[in-house]
Amino acid sequence: MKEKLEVIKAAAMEAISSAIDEKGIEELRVKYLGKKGELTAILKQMGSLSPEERPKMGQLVNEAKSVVEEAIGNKADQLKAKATELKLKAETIDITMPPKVNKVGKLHPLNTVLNDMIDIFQSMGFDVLDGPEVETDHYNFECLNVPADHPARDMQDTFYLGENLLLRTQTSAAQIRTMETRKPPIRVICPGRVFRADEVDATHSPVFHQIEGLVVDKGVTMCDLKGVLEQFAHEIYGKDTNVKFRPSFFPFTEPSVEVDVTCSECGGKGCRVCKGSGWIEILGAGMVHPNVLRSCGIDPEEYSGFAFGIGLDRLTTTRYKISDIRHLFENDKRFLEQF
Ligand code: 2U9
Repeated sequence: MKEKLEVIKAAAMEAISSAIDEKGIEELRVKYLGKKGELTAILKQMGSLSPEERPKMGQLVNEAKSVVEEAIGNKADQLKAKATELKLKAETIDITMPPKVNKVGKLHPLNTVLNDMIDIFQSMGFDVLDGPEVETDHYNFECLNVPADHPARDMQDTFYLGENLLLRTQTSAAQIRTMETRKPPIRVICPGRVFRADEVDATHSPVFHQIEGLVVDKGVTMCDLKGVLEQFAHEIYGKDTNVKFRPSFFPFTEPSVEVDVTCSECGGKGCRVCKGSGWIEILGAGMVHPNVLRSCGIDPEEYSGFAFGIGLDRLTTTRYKISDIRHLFENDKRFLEQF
C-alpha cells in the first residue's frame, strides 16, 4: 500500500506541475482529493491493514494528501495570476491611437444669415413672429388686397390642400393675424418658409424663405421706411454701400419700392453677378395699402404703416457666393461643412 501511495503521489505531483489552466487543476483536485479520488480511496482501504500498521499508514496518506493539496493550491494561484496577466495584456489601451473626434453640428448658412437679420431688426425694436405654413385663402390673399381674380395670383400660384387651404406664398398672413389681435404701435418681423408652384433651377425653388416686416402706428411715413431699410442694408453690407429705392408695384403696398444695393462683387462698376448694372436687388417694400389696414380693422385715416419682404435664400447665396440655390436644400454634408 505504501508503494501504491508513493506511485499515486508521484503521478499527482507530475500532473500538477504540467497543468496548463485552472480547469485542468480543478480536474486534478477531483481526481486525487475528491470523494471518489485516488488518495481518498487509499484511506478507505485502511480497514484491510493490521491495527499496528494502520496509524502509520494513516499518517503517510494524510501527509501525501496535504502535499498534493498544497501543490494544487500553489499551482492554481500561479495559473490564476497568469490568466489575469494575459487578460490585462489583451485589454491594454494603446494611448498612441488617434482619438475619436466628437463631431459638433453647425448652423445651416440660412440660419446664420437669419440670426444676423433678427439681431439687426431686434436692435431696432422689432418683435419676431411665427405663423402657420398652411394658410387660408383669406389670410394669404384676400386680406392682402389680392382678390380671386387679381392677376398677381398667377405670380404667386401655390399648392392647394382643398378649396380654401394652401401653402402660404408669403409670411404676410402671420402679420395680418397680428394686426387683428394687437393694437398699434406694431413693429414685427416674420421669418419663415414659403411656397410657390415654381420650376426648380439654379435661382428658383418651390420652397424658399422670407423675412417680412411690418410697422403700423400713427404718423408712419415713407421716411421711416427709408431710414429702417437703409440702416438694415448698411448693417448687412457695410456703411459704404449705396442704397437705391426704385418705384415698383405690389398689390398690398402703395406706393411700392424695390431696394437695390451696390454690387459687392464689383463695387458698382458692373460685372457678371449684377448683369453689368452695378446694383443688386435685395428686397421689396412699400406703405401698407389702406385696403389691407381696413381688412384688419385698422382705420387708415388714423394709422399708417410700411412693410417689406426680404428673400433670405438670395441674401445667403450672394453673401457666401453660392452659385446654385439648390445647394441650400440638398443637405449634402460636403457642402454644409464649408460654413
Ligand atoms: C402686410 C402688408 C404688406 C410685404 C412686402 C414685398 C414687398 C416683397 C418679396 C421679397 C423677396 C417676396 O421673397 S420675395 O420674393 N417681397 O417684395 N413684401 S412688401 O408686404 C406686406 C406685408 C405684410 C400686412
